[in-house]
Amino acid sequence: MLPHGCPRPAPGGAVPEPKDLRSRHGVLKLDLSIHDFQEKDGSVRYCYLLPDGTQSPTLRLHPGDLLILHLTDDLTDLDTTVGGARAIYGPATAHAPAMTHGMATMHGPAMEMSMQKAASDPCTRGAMTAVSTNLHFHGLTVPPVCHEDDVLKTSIEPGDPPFEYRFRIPANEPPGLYWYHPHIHGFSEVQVLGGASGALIIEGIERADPTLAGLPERVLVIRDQDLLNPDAPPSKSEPVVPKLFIDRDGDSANNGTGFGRPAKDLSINFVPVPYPDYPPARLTMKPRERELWRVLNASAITYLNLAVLYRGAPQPLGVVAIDGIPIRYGGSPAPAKVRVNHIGLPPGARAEFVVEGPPLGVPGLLVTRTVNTGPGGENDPNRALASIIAASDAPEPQSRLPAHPKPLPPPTLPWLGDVKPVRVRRLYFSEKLQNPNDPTSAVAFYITVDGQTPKPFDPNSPVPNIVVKQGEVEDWIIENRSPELHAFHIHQLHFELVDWSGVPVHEPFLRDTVNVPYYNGRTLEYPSVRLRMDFRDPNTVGTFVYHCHLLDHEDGGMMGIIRVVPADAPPEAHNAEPAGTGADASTGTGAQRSSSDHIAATIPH
Ligand SMILES: [Cu+2]
Repeated sequence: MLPHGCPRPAPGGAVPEPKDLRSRHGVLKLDLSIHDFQEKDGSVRYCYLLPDGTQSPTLRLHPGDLLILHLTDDLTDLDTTVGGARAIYGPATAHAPAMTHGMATMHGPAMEMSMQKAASDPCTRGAMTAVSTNLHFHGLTVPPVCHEDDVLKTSIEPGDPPFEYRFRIPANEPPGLYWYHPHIHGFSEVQVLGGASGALIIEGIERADPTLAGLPERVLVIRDQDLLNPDAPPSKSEPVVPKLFIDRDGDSANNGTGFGRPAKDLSINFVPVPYPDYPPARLTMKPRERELWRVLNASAITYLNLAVLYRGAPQPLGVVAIDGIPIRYGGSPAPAKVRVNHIGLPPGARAEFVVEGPPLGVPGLLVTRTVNTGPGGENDPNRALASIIAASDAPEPQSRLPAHPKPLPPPTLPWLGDVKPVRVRRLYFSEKLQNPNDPTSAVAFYITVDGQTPKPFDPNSPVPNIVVKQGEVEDWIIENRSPELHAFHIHQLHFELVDWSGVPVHEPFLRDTVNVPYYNGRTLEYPSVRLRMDFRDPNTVGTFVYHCHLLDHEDGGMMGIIRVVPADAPPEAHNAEPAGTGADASTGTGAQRSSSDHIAATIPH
């Protein structure tokens, strides 16, 4: 029997571990369904359920394993204004989707036929409504095609038969923490904020660092959610902060103090830690026992800056992997472990680190420290997440790393940081008031290739913003021209952060999500990051997206399309949107093609 209403633990409870589903004989097969439920206060919960009612299982696979996941869309239209316009879209109204990909230039019978065909096929439907869903496997280098990791056209609707995701984990997928979540443009924030997310682990991290062998491991998924007590005054133990400012989404704006009402509450493995008193969840460890913590920031819009405090003193965290990849991997000159005493995680990012439990009688606390999101950002104050309690009879975590790891094979390609980029591209984040004369009007969010005209992500555009050749390495300089912090993310691949606002950074490891600092309006140049982008893996061939991982920004248009063409593709395959035209789908190069070519041209390879 499935539970009703996506039940969640009470604040202050023990941190439960998500259920582990492990591949057997090279295959992990599961049935997953997505549900929604509206709270009395109007906020909406979303949950991924196994047939036995378990929520958000951790999927554990080895490189080379086959994943077969049947996803059923059990979403109902809750008719709420939370998260923007929510259109009714069941099978009965399938001929009137709110937004449909790739059809902007078709007319007459061809369009009707295509729409009927598209409406019946989740692979080409492209519909994006409140009850549509799909899956993105964040961080995996799996091809961006239907039934694998396409999010541009794949759209599953209520009433569809279970939709099959079926792909093999690449044999060279680095071991570490990845995750799955819905990626329906316009509705990503509401689904992820409601709790639709789960961890995915590629086994073998101990092979990158033999000192991890035999360690107990713990998966911690930190999510954000609407405030449980939005009207409460801040705790009396906090310094008094300036007046509360509310941004256009109704969230608390950054007040720059590190205190005050947050934009969202946080939860840890679904145990909420609500404002204003942040009663920590409870995590017990054997005294001084070392554990590998695999921490995922599955928040929709909240930045984390994690620290572990014993009697208030920050403890060393031995970081072994970032964003699913061991820091010593692929020929990187990094040590196996880097000791830090705090670690920043933008939404979408992961960190895997070794923590030593507190001695008996010493109180421990996992906290997130404030993140300065800029004058235009949301409030991410200091707050507790979980108390860490040392107990001799503490239960061991449910999973333990293998005791006798076989070393990883040597890298087959040169270390990314040693490869000379074939070209440099510039992109920038920007925001614009819809009505420049009205400061309360909506904000448009853009990520723009320098030289092109800023415009919101257009799922109908047949022309990618960027075309890249597989096998090449490029440097991308990403500026932030807006007064708030953004988090750049790209599907299908990882990159190395090379410099930060023009200053070289020594970070010999890979990421798939990175902060881009906000513009304070005073410096001569915009802040930026320079990223070495790795298009060498043949699995990156296809059409996919890059975007800000603050999902309200992504839903609001801060996303672009990249096409990676095969290394031997003819030159005409290399056409990206030309600079300065701002061409849209009705006037762009796609309009000259026949409608069937047009569709083919917009389906990812
Ligand atoms: Cu953003």
